[in-house]
Amino acid sequence: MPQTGLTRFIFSNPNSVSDDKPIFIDAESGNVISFGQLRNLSLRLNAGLRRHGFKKGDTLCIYSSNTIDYGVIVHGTIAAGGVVTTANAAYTADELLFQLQESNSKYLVTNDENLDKALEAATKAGLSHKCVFLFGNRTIKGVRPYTQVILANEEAEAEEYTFEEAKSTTAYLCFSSGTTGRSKGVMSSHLNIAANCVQIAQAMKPHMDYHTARFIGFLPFYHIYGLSVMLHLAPYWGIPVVVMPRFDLVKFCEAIQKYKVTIAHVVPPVLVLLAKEPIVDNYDLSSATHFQCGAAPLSAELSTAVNTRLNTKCVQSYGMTESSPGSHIQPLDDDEHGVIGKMLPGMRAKIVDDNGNEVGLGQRGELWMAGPNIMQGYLNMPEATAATIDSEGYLHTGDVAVLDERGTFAIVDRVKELIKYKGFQVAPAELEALLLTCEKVADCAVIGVYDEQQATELPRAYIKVTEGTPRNEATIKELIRFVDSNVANHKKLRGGVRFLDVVPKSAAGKILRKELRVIANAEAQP
Ligand code: 4UW
Repeated sequence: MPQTGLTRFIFSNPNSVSDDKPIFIDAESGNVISFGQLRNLSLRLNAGLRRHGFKKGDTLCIYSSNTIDYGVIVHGTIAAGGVVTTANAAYTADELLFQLQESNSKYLVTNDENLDKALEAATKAGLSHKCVFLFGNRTIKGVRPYTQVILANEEAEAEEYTFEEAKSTTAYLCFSSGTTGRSKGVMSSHLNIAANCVQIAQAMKPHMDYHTARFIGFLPFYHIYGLSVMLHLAPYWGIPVVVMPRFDLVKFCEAIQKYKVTIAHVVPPVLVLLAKEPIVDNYDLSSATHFQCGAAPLSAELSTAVNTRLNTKCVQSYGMTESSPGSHIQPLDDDEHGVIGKMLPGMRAKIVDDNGNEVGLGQRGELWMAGPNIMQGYLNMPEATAATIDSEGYLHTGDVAVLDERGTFAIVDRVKELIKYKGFQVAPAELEALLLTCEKVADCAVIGVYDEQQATELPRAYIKVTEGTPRNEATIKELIRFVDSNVANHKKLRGGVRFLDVVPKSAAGKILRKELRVIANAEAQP
């Protein structure tokens, strides 16, 4: 019986890169983890974790901004037969607690910056501090660095799986709200992630020189887009990634110039800065032949502006946490704007009307898609899973798409509740639940309003106040302060607060967000 599994796949080295080829390069310090080091450290961490009592099927949570050794934790854990859940580094202690509990994490790895919040959440979750580790080499507040778990020279074999096991064994639990409700643990199997690597490699191969390509990794590794491209595709292909802990325009331009980055994976708000900010002219970005944009809609105007200014080519791709994650990629030589490209090999899709009937070419409808990369389901949520993946295996994306005669798709709208702030997920249900804990709020609904300037949606709350609460500036400020102090940065109510007499709802009590969008649009274009 052939043995497989994600670790074996990632280190299978199809491009025969040498062990000393850098894979992760710290943009600031220039420190490097090479392909050989990544494999060796991962397999040694795997050995150390097992020695520490880590069991097959245990979950380890990573709560940190990007570092060059993030991939060591990821692949070391997967090699040990574990499940990795990645938490947004900007989460509050309570947001982290939610994820630790939902994912039933047994281990937590964090960075210095997040240590206090990590310990607070770990304590509340009942996690022993012996199972909390730090990136780096220092022990702080009794918390040891993960490097102490790595055994001196002892590698252990990565856990092995049959093909069927690889299909049914969860490797990652990234969190996504899907089409409705709160954040849910998305179970991505070993096979889901490996299949997506192969699918993307197939689609990009004709247009990419693996020997000279270089990526820049500022997209957060805890989000499926960064996780997939930087921690899986890059080592699988043997492509170096210049790692940045977070986005900063000047540092981004410096790094592209210094390290001669060839392909930059971005989100639309980054392209706005590249199109508009004068400081960009101070840098030679000519090595970056492509900007690959995803996670939120990109307008033709914006990609054209960037192409013209930087003499480069912006292409789009589309994905979801639930599709592990890529499903559509525009070939690097494609000149069309405002489209997400063709479906990846091995997938099938249809575009359907409200009754689930397929619509014709050029017609709008919800995108449904199926393939080897579609998630196993939501953790412990069979109903939410059944509402998202139908009996024929189609994932209902909640995005409205159009297909043309060339087989190219465009995303033209979103029907699900989800708000995207600069590519990050904001679940309206979560902000609504938080607002309802406030005594001044009788009822509320949160939607995204589009901001052209920043090329992103901003979360806005529509609120019915309790009797006696004034509908004035002071109340607005108080409500915004309340929300903003309880959530991670990307969930802040940047779209403001509006008052309503009554929150529009269906007979079944479902918030009619469409009506709120009409109100928001009328306000934007008086
Ligand atoms: N245009 C319009 C797009 C687009 C888009 C995503 O947070 P999640 O679950 O996941 C992501 C994953 C992004 C991704 C993009 C390209 C890519 O190659 C890759 O992996 C290799 C991953 O963002 O949010 C999913 C939702 O984000 C929106 C859309 O609403 C989708 O359902 N979205 N890409 N190009 N909208």
